[in-house]
Amino acid sequence: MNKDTIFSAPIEKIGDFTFDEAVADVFPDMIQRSVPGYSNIITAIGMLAQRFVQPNSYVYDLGCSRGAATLSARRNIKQPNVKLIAVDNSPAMVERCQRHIDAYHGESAVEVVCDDIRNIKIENASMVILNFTLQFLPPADRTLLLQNIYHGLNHGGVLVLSEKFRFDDPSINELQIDLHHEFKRANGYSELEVSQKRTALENVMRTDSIPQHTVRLREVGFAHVELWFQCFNFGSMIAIKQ
Ligand code: GEK
Repeated sequence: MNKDTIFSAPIEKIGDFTFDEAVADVFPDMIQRSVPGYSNIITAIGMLAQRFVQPNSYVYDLGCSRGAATLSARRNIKQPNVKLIAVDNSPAMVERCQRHIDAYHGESAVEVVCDDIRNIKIENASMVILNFTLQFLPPADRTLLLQNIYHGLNHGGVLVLSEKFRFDDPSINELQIDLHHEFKRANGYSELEVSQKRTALENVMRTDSIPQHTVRLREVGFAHVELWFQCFNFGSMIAIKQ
């Protein structure tokens, strides 16, 4: 696995973070060392797929990066005639995702699509995965995407929404951010890497609070909404359509 050293040397003018070739190359190492609980969430996506995926339906992985969630879901789907649709708008990610998918055999078909997730029509879905992707959409576009997902889900279908959160209580917010940075330092990132990455993400990732997510998911129609995992300021929610 290629090691993430993107922010290890001092950068004079830090631009906005993008999912380019350099990031796609080191992505598995980057996300594993940066997102607390990432591998647990990937495993749980497989467990949820086993439970929720219906025969003759679609599974969408929106913002699939190199396809870790798609593969975890596919490994655990026991139902016939299921197709997974993995979408990302970074050509560098999509290319690696396709290679990654091709390297494994699986019963269910997978289509890898290079497009903006806002252009994708969701239909006949039994599971939709947004694993750390919604946070990169402009806040004004988030409700519309969730409405499209809700309408495209079948009854009993599930949305898995993993995100980085912010907290309304400033003391808790600071504490969670600090614990996250400590987690990154424990995983070998230097102080410089942590702070340069933080600057690069400032304009790109706008986080919502857990109550904001809950209210919005209920407003778009989800009957059952719950946080099922949290570690510091990262976590994952499920929303089930009645
Ligand atoms: C995983 N889910 O490993 N349309 C399509 N893709 C987008 C858009 C958009 N509008 N905005 C961002 N992306 C993955 C990890 S990473 C999370 C997801 C992270 C894509 C972007 O190109 C990137 O690949 C992904 O969303 C976010 O389970 O890096 O923190």
